[in-house]
Order: sequence, then structure tokens, then C-alpha cells
Amino acid sequence: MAAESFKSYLTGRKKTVDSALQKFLPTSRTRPSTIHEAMRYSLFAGGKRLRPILTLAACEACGGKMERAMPAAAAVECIHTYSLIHDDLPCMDDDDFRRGQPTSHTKYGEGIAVLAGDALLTIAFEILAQTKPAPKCRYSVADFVLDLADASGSRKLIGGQVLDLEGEGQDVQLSPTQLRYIHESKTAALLTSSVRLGGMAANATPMKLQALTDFGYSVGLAFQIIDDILDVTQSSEQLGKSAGKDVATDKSTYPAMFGLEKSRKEATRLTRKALKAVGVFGENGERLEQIAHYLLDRDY
Ligand code: GRG
Repeated sequence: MAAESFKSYLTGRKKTVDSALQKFLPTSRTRPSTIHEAMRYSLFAGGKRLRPILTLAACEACGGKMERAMPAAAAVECIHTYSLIHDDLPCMDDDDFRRGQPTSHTKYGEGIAVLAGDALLTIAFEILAQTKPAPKCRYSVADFVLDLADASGSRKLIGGQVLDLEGEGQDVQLSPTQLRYIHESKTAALLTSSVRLGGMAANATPMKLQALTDFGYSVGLAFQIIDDILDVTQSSEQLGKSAGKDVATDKSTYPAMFGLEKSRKEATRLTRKALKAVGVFGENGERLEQIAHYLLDRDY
């Protein structure tokens, strides 16, 4: 492993992902320009690029060249950004501020924001379909498309959002099992697919793909718990989005259910589980391990 510090590794990967996204996305002058501007506005608003970085790291952990995983990395970021645009809409979480900027509907109006989300969802699969698996790869392009469609569909990402929406404004608090189910669907599924697609691009053996699946699931749950903790402990400026919203809207979260200390302990336990899962990669899994630590310790 190169002596490159983890921080510069993240910065470098973010730049690599950004330039891939620049190439995959139509220019903002492409007609009709409003929609392409709006897609680019949210996509390049300053996201951390955690999911695509995980895709590239998973590919490398399995001995693949990260270029093979680039369409998948760009595709997961497009799905993620679409979900944020739609989540911020007045009919959902109703937020004015995301990634430190006015949200899509605040800048372009609701109609264009809905369409920008739709267009990012659609282009994600257009980009993913450009994956070129290595000769004799055990995974076909259809396998890549299926994996991401499953994670983003009505049984996972969208399903989690439905339960979240239905739980709002109810006097009855969710049970811990229901809360976990929402986190699995809304957050962990896309993170899991992000690492799986990286492994598939490297023709991972079924055993290695399972290790990545276990890693993605545990890291995904830990990520959401930390996100809920940060909502309580950090400022809006720090997060680049409205902080304190979960308490204000009486949302069921880990900190609300178990308190900050227990929530932090659970995130730490899940991170340990994730680290154990990628033990099979030996030295090649070092970046995944560093990312898992970083996700646990992050402050925004
Ligand atoms: C609207 C279909 C639909 C789904 C919405 C993803 C989601 C479901 C809602 C967004 C809000 C939320 C709590 C999502 C859970 C995942 C999460 C914590 C997202 C934030 O991810 P970061 O921190 O964001 O990676 P950046 O901006 O850095 O990319």
C-alpha cells in the first residue's frame, strides 16, 4: 500500500469520480439546458462521493483496475443524488439546504427538481450499462443493472422512504425492528450495492462478493446511525444541511430511541463487524478498512 495519506487518497478519488461524472453527464448546454443544468447543479454541489469511492475501493480490494468500476461508481452517485433531490422536496422532507447550497426545488422550482431527480435516476442506468466486464468475467452487464435496480427499487431505497414517510406525524414511535428495517432499505442497500458493483467489476469470487455484501450492510447501518447522531450534535453550517430536524419533527432515530451513547456504541459494533468481513482481503482491503473507520469518526 502506498504511503499516501488517507486524506489525500480521499481527495484524489473524489477528483477521479468528479471527472468521470463530468464525462458521463450531458453538458449544461445540451438542450433542454434547464434540466441538464439542474442535474449538474445537484451532482456537483459538493457531495463527499462516499459511495463511488467505496465502489472503486471494493474493485481494487478484489484485485481489479478501478477504471473497470468507473461506470458503476458514477451510476451509484447519480442514484444517491436523485434520492437527495426528491427527499428534499416539499412533499417529502421539505428542506431548503443541501450540500451547503439551496436545494434543487428552491433554485429551479418543484417541477424541474422532480425531473432532475428522474433524469439522474434514468441516466444512472444508461451509464451503468456502459460497464465493460473483463473477458470471461462471471458477471454480465445485466447482473450489474439488476443489482443497482434492486437496491434502488420499491423493496429497498424507495420502500424505506415509504415507511419513513408513513411513520411521520404518527404518535406511535416505531419499534427498533421497524427502525432497523428503514435504515437497511433507505441507506444500507445502496451502500451495499456500491461495494458489490465494485467487486463485480473485478470479477470477485462468490465468497469475496459475500464479504463485500456483509461489509456494505454493516457499514451502511453504522453510517445511518452516525448520520442521526450528527443531526443532533452538529450545526447546519457543519453539515451543509438543516441540522436538528429529526428532533424538531419527532422522527424515530437511533439517538431518539436509545440515546447518543448507546447509538455510538452500536455504530462502533457494526463497524467492527464490517472490518471483520473484509479481513478476507488481507492487505488489499486496507482502503475499505480505512473508509469504515472514517465513516464512523466523521463529523459531517
Ligand atoms: C426519495 C426515493 C427517495 C429516497 C430518499 C436517501 C433518502 C431516501 C433520503 C435522503 C436523506 C437520508 C437520511 C438518507 C439516508 C442516507 C444518507 C445519510 C444520505 C446522506 O449521504 P452523504 O452524507 O451525503 O453521503 P453527500 O451529500 O456527502 O453525498
